[in-house]
Amino acid sequence: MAKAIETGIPKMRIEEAAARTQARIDSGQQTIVGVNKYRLEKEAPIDILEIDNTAVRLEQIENLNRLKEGRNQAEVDKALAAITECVKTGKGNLLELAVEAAHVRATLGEISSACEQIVGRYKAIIRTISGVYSSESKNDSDFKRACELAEKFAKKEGRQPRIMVAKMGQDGHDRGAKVVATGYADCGFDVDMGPLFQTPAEAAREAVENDVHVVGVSSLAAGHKTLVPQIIEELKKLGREDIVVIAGGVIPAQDYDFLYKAGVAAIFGPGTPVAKAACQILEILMDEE
Ligand code: B12
Repeated sequence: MAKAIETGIPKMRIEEAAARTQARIDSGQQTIVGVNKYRLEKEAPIDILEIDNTAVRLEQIENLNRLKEGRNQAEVDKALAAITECVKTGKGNLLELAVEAAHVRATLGEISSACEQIVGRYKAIIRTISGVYSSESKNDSDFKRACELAEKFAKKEGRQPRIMVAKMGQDGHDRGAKVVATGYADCGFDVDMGPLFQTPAEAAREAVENDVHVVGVSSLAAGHKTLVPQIIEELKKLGREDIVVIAGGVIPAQDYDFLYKAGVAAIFGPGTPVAKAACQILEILMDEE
């Protein structure tokens, strides 16, 4: 199993199952009551707690500064050096040393940096699968239409529509991003899947370097009101405001207006059939031309 994890097999199997399930839901072969069958005509609004991300961040920085002022730095340095030495030599109990470092108030970031000096930072290899969404959607009319529209776009533009699916901030929910990435690829898009935890500047740079037509931000951890306007701004700074920005994920309906005003062209929440969204994106792209 450890070897399988290193090669990314379990994650790929999970993603394959997720894409297949999404295709089965989208094409109506699998029922989710309230999502693709027996939908309410009008959904009751949900009371949502809104968190001020900027205030939380500033408060956290203040806490960290206070913690650092009140600790014995020599003790912290010694504990962190012991961790680095343990990683280097493979001798000693790393967990025990990490607990000791935490006792003298080393932060989690400092503890992991002490390891990182020797082993570097883990970088996930992104593998996207193909053919799974299309194999379940062959008879779905939206899927057929999306393929036709992608073809039409390619004929007009001389290349396939290109989308970058971006995950920014601390949001680790990549399932939906991977599902839509593989679905759009099967519809005829060239798809770039950005890595997890990008900054808006990094995502914008990658989008420009890859000369995409559209950036699709996938947001499930409530960062949308901060990160989406920032990536739009970053694209502007790079002189590429022509790149269309769309958003998807768990975004409360009451935030849609805010995002539209910030310049987002479309928003796709949970339950959106992938092929239907692909059609809408292609229509937006062709309108822009
Ligand atoms: C699975 C899941 C997880 C998994 C994620 C695994 C993974 N690798 O993705 C795990 C267990 C790791 C996890 C962790 C956490 N989670 Co979680 N998670 C979920 C859950 C149950 C389902 C998300 C999912 O995969 N859905 C299936 C995919 C296919 O659907 P989807 O992403 O919505 O995508 C569809 C659309 O949204 C849209 N879409 C999505 N992205 C894009 C992009 C583009 C370009 C387009 C066009 C469309 C599009 O199209 C897709 C197809 O229809 C949701 C609840 C829910 N039902 O949504 C909570 C949820 C997202 N999680 C939540 C929370 C709070 C957390 C944690 C913070 C919990 C904690 N305290 O630790 C952590 C955060 C970790 C982190 N660093 O981000 C909250 C977020 C609340 C918020 N936004 O304010 C939710 C909403 C649960 C809740 N009701 O409270 N989670």
